[in-house]
Amino acid sequence: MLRPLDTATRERKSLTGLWDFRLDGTGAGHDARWFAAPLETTTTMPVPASYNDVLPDAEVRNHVGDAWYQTMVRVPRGWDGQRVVLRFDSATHRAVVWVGETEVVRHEGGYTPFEVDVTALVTAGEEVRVTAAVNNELTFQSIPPGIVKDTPQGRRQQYFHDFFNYAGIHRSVWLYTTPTNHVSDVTVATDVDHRGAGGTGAGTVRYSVETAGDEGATDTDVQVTLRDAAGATVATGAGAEGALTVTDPHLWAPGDGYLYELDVELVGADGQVVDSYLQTVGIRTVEVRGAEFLINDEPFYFTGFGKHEDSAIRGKAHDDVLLVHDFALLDWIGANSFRTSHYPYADEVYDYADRQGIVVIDEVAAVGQNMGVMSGLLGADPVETFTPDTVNDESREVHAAAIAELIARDKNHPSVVLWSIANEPESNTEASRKYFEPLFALAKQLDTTRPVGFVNVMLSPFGTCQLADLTDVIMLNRYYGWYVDTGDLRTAETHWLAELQGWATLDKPIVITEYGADTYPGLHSMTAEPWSEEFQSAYLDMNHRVFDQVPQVVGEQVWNFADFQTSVGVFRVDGNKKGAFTRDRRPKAAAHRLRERWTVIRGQG
Ligand code: BDP
Repeated sequence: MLRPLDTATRERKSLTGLWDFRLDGTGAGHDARWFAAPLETTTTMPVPASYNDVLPDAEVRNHVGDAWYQTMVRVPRGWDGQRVVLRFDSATHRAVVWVGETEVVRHEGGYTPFEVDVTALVTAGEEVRVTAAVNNELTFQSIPPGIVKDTPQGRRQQYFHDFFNYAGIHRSVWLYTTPTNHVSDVTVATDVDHRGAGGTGAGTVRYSVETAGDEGATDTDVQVTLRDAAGATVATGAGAEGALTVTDPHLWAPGDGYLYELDVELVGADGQVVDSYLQTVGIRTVEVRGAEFLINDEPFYFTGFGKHEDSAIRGKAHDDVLLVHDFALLDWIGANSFRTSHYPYADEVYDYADRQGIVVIDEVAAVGQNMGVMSGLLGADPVETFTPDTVNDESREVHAAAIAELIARDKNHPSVVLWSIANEPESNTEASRKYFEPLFALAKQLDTTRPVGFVNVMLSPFGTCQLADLTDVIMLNRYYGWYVDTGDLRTAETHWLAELQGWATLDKPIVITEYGADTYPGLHSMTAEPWSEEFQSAYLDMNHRVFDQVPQVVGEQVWNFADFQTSVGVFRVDGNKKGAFTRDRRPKAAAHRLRERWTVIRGQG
């Protein structure tokens, strides 16, 4: 599925803004056909936004069920004769959409886009009603999982991940056109002959174009033109598939987000351009070789964070202000990468990462498939993770679809160098291996150009993990000195080093994808006690001493970039406080400490 773009043959109209809004905890709106008439409400809701924190109302914040959104949109008069598509960049966690009274699309999964051809339902120049029922209920068959309980006080939702279950329309909504005969997908993959002169020989851009449209429309042809950042043509090709050679390419590299542009044209028999689509291309290679993670044949060391899409009031809404600010902070602190913990982020984030030369570990929304952690930490009822009644075959199908949608959406981003197909699942049992083996195979089959991994939890330490041979990169979340050996950094250091030396024997690259300590900003301590800013810095120093002793460690991503909202709990003070920055992006002392270390690492190149 291609992003909507304005090109010579395509036009888009953003449907962001204020929509009518009504909560529906019982599902009554479907039976009462709320889509068939103006929504009976006086409440408006901004799109994009999580609805939870926009209104000062606990019922809205903790709502369980459907949230109805409705807007009227006028289809531009000039769109007559065009194919018209309605697209949601995301709706969390699932949605049903109507145009007028016709149901047009249903989508499961809160963090990937969906779209539908609505040409037959709209008329150029006229208004049409768009309604979406967005549901936030989690089950063992959703990604991520959760449980809804009916209690005498109402419906309550419990979930197994440590971030607030923000819901709503979090990203842009578009009405856009394509010609009837159109480019429907573009895939690019790049290669570089690293043995060339000066270490960089020719680059290859392999491309494949899918088209769709009128049956029998065979009088069209695909032509592609690759231009450099200055707009000069560097290669051309014809046909739906091919390989373009770029002599002396300017490589995409960490810190150097150099992009080419592939102009994909569908040309009619008369030579007229029928459709035109523009795809950015970063020429680079990614490879795991032994315990090295190579980008452009050079060892890469990840510095940065696990992040969240999270901010006050907006919740998980995409916001360009925050995007640019967060990336500026990454640059300030010397970070070269982040993980999209714990779900696919907005498309704009990857576009910007491509341009900024920031490296991304791209994660699917499979977080919390671990009842061991959950019963311990979050007080969930003890149940087993993988059973016919909990995470089961149906869950795996939903999980597989989520992996497929993620890869389909993000396959062309040079910034994405590694897929993460789960965060901290149970991984020390036979059942977990049975569940995950086909998912690793699927991801590897869908993308043969990038490594695939998952993030290992502390409950599955070295020697017990049943997925270690399936993952291309060992990704570890570890909290020595925080959740274990709390406050005793000397003991923590010994335990951590011992475990890490075990993992190092596997001869695979190791990225520490989480290490962190909750820190209340402004709390100080002469003896560096937990929760103080001094402790957070000392904790990070201890971790870095450990990493620096293990050459197989090829990356460190602190948990978390910024403080973020969670569900309420006795060990959460207005959310998780492990940020290097506060929720409003002010630096804690640790941010300066990280900056000292990471700017040196960046300088070493
Ligand atoms: C890890 C999770 C992350 C949590 C973190 C924590 O991956 O989502 O926020 O622990 O407890 O288990 O801070």
